[in-house]
Amino acid sequence: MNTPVVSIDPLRAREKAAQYDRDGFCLLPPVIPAELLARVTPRMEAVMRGEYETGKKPLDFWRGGDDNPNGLRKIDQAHVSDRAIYEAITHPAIGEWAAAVTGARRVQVWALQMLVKPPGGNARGAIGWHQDLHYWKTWWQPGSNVFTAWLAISDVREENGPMHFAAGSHRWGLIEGSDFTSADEASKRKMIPEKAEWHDVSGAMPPGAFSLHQCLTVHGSQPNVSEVPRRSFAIHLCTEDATPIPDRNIDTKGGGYDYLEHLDDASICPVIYGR
Ligand SMILES: O=C(O)CCC(=O)C(=O)O
Repeated sequence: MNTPVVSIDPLRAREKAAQYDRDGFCLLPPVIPAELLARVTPRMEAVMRGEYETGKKPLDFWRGGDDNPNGLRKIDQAHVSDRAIYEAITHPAIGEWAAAVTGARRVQVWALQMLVKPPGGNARGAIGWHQDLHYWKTWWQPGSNVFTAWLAISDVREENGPMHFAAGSHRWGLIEGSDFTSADEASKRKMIPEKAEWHDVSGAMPPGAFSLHQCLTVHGSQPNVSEVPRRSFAIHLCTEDATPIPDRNIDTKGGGYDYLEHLDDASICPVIYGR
């Protein structure tokens, strides 16, 4: 078992676990020290400029739907390129909280998205309403315990376009209409199943704090209308109760990337809690 680095009050852990179970997400307190946040911020900029401290390239998947400089910048697997980013996203307190909330014995990173939302309110900074499982179902067998820790590196207030969650939507099953790339706010209405209600809850949080959300929880975010970038990491996690689809049809030769091919490589898929 890991040596704890944060003392998690058992009552608080039970309260957060109950919220995660009831609403499909929960918000957790700041865990990343100010000193590490100060080191990570310029390294995120460096990776965006194409400077890789380790000499290894990340996967650069998406820039706001096109090469629009005002669009969201999403760089996948940025932790392979930079040690400070790796240190932040593997901080033991994230693993300890994730285990306390989900009841897992083991928590492992299987993918990372570095998300930088530029200031100025461009609509390309929005992230459409979606369920993560819509994108993950080609990797993980049904029922796998796969979820996300979303870590704020900058102050993420309402004007910075924080994530919003549809509370309770993890009980809707896998629904039609997920679209990460859509800035169409009205699309959320189309996703609501008959008789269900939409309870929109903000995931605004201070730097160094994080949220946990389930893979069926509907979420999205609005543009950043402030004057500073919104910086964050979506850390995709799995537990001992997650099973990769054995014969995944991922065309790696055709330029696709199979995240789960690297589960035995701690430099890509580190275990952050348990063994
Ligand atoms: O950063 C956002 O606003 C959304 C991120 C997201 O979709 C996720 O963490 O699953």
